[in-house]
Amino acid sequence: MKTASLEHIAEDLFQAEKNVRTLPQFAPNFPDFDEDKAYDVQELLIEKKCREEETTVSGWKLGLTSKAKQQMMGVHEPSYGVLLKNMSLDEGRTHAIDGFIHGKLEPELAFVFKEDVRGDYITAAQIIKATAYVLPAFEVIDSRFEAFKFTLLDAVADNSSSCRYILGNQILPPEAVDMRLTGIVFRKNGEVVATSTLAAVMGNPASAIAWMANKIAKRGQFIQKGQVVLSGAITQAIHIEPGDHFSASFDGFGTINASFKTGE
Ligand code: OOG
Ligand code: MG
Repeated sequence: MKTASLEHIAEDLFQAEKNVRTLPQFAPNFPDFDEDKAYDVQELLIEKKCREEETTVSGWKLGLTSKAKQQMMGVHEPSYGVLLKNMSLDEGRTHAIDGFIHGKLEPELAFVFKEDVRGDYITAAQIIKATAYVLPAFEVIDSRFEAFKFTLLDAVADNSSSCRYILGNQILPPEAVDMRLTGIVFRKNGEVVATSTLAAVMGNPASAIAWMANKIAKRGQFIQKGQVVLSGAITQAIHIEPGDHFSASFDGFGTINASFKTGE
């Protein structure tokens, strides 16, 4: 597959997001498309977004870290994507959904790093040691593919369905948090829509981040001091409609809130 077609795919994904419209899946039409090429497209897309949107990288996100989501997709590995500064929204505010194609919201535990994490044999303990603090977060995911349907390779190229992220403000040192048993209650308009614990994320969200650190090392990349990493959805993602209010209570931390509306 030629570099030109990888650039073409990145351009189509960029335009789809910009114009709030969907694309058909492309991976099934390229028999030699593989994981490396999918991450190549992701990299081209991120370079393009940084250039055209005048933004910079703020961190990373994991996708498909829960068994339920992996089984849904028929895969045994998570995926990752890149977070940009202009994807960040303020906590507790009401946000316009007009830029989303079919956005969904999911609660996640975010890690903020106080040291670089470099290497290809990183453990969950090293992730915890390099973390300044952890905090509740929401991720808005959105897919540039029709009906939110895609193969793993399509989704990787599409920056693992990233769209926006919202960091809470209740921070804790990672050693103070039970990375498996911390309970989460996710509510939409006051109704409980899902409950879970952090163990839903590969047994322990720090393990999910260790997996990513080792994976990005293969492409010469590493987690940098100051970066934020979203460790993956703790519950199912819920479709966002205008007028919706969401909250997620994290045991020991507090509650994170977000509301959505149509634009002015
Ligand atoms: C959607 C992104 C998944 C998560 O936290 O699981 C994700 C997908 O690629 O299926 O952000
Ligand atoms: Mg997510």
